[in-house]
Order: sequence, then C-alpha cells, then structure tokens
Amino acid sequence: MQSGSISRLFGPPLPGNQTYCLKFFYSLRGFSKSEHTLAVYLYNSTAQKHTRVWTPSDRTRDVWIHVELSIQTQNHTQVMFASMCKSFWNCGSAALDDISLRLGDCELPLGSPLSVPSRCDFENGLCGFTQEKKRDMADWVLIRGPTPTSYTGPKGDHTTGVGHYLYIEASLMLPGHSARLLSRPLRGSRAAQCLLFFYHMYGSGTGSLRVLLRSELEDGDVVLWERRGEHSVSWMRASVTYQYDRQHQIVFEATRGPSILSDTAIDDIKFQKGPCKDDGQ
Ligand SMILES: [Ca+2]
Ligand SMILES: [Ca+2]
Repeated sequence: MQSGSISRLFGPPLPGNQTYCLKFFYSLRGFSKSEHTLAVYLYNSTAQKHTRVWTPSDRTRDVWIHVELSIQTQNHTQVMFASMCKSFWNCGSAALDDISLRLGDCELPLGSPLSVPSRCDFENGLCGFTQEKKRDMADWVLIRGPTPTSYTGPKGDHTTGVGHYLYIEASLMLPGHSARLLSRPLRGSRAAQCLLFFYHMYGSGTGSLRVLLRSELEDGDVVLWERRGEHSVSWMRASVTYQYDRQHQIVFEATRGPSILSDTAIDDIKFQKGPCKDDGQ
C-alpha cells in the first residue's frame, strides 16, 4: 500500500432497523502502530456518513483472527472495511477472508448447536455433552445410586438423591489416568459467563477435578477451575466465572489418584449469563 492511501471494501446495501451478525477473519502484516490498520464502518450512502464500529484490539500479526460483531443497521447501510496507510513508516497489509453476514445478534443463542445448553442434571442422558475418545484413557460413567467401591463416591446424585450423575470408576483406571467430558461448541460472549456445577470428591486416594476451556485458537486447554484430593462426603457447589469471546468448549476432566478410593463425580451443570454471584465458594 502506498502512503497516504485508504483501501475500502463495501458490502451490499442492507435493509434498515435490523440486527446482523457480521463474521470475518483478518490478518495483519507490518504496521508499526495499531491505529488505522483495519476498521469496520457502517456507511450510510444517503447521508454519506460513516460510523466506526470495530478496530483490532491487539497487536497480533501474521495470524488469521476470527471476529464476530453484532451490528444495527439504519436505512441504506453498508458494511465497509477500511485500511489506511498514513505514512510510509506505518504501513502494512491487511487481509480479509470468509466474510459472512446473517440476521440476528451474534451473542444471543438462536437454537443452533452453538447455543448454550442452560443446564444438565443427567436425568435424560448427557444433554449434548460427549466423551473425549482419543486423548484420554477412560470415560465418565452415568450411574444411579452409590458407586461400587465403598469409602469413595457419593451415595446418590445431587439433583434428587435418587437420580443420575457422572463419575469416574477409579478401579477401572490407573493412577494419573483421566476422563474428559466435552460440552457442545459454545458461542463466545464479550460478557462474563457463569458455570455452576456440583462435584463430589470423597475417598482417601482422590485425584483431581479440573474445568478446562478448549478453543481452536489456544495452544492447549486453559484451566478455569481445579480441586485436588479428598474434599467431603457431601456434594460441593462450584461456581466459575469466565469470559471468552470466541467459540469454545468447556471440558470436565477427572484424574484418578493413587488408590482406587478416588471415584470423583459431577452433577447439575448449569450455564448462566453474567458473572457468578458468589464466586469462590
Ligand atoms: Ca442428577
Ligand atoms: Ca474418554
């Protein structure tokens, strides 16, 4: 790009008074500063006005970054991508790909597989959760009543005491072996979200229970919550506030401890909008 030039890319004219979800990937190369690298505007051709609605929030270079943006149209609105080169010393190239636009807010669940499953008590199966099959050594077991081994695991589920829950059967696993349960792909949100669940860690050989966030954009799973060792003969409540603005999965990972007295269980998983009200309990 030459200095002092602006590159613009216009989308089609859109009907007014609608909310759209704009998605695209971009990649920046060069550019010594963040400003003017790339911006999304809503352009009103009648009034010849443009309003900036997005600029890159970080200085990452040379990788493709996914953006989801909710926009509100007025009459004769066009989406416009603009990249500016103000001076020779602050120029680079901005690349765009896979631009899509559809009706509806990006953050609101629309009944798609990306929407947040609000709760699961395991009374009707796994509610869209799935077992990790390749990268772990065991599966979570759906059970009702006590686990087969004495002095470990709950006597019954958390929901009603006589319902179902998930646990790892430690006597079928080796020390250090893990089982992972994956949520459906979840839509990201710029606002904080709250994950609530109940866990049961009773047994002198109890290992660990972790909640992980998995995203294609992260190198490995990110640990959001973790408990190790024996905790209580009762169910315990966990609340995890987290924020992630791109598609992701929540992973429940239980790891067997040194002995077979390490049946670890979970029940009543719930996702809520907004931060948890009683964090840390
Ligand atoms: Ca239950
Ligand atoms: Ca597994």
